[in-house]
Amino acid sequence: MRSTTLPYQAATAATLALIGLLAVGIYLIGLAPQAKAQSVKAGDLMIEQAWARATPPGARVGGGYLTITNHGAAPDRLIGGSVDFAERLEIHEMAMQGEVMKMRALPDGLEIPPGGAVTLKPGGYHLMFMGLKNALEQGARVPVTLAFERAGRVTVDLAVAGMGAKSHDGQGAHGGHGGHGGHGETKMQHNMQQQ
Ligand SMILES: [Cu+2]
Repeated sequence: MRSTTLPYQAATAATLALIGLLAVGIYLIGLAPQAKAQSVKAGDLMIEQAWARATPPGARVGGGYLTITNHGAAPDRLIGGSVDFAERLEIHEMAMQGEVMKMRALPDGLEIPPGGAVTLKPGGYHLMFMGLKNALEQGARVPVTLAFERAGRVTVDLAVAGMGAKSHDGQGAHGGHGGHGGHGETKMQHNMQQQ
């Protein structure tokens, strides 16, 4: 009899819909920011612990960090790369010049010796994103394409850690309390209305 089966079918449909919603909910929770570092292989190179620091709104530059290991027999060289969230990517070095910590671009890139590893980290070598188009938000993953002389181009996701983070797992000397605030780059930005 149809009249008795219909309510049953309706209830079943409702249950299935509810299960579907729950499944989507659980899936979305699974997608919540985990900022887990990824390992990527490119030829003889292994790129690990790739991360970036979150940037305050209006910041013009951001920094990226990672470890590159060369398992091959020949030296390779990180010569550049690109990102879609900034005008350009540069390879920088932080070093003491006398009493002053200075940052400079490395126009010839960075050699990765055979059997060796180079770590880009705060206070040392780093990727610098010049002309940020949008802020890097903690918990996000942002793709960066790196260019190597031998291994070619490879894309790796950077896990965005807090502004004061000193490493990919977000541990900072100041407990992640905003670090040094992006070198005073924070500015009010006027929303450009349609003209
Ligand atoms: Cu720099």
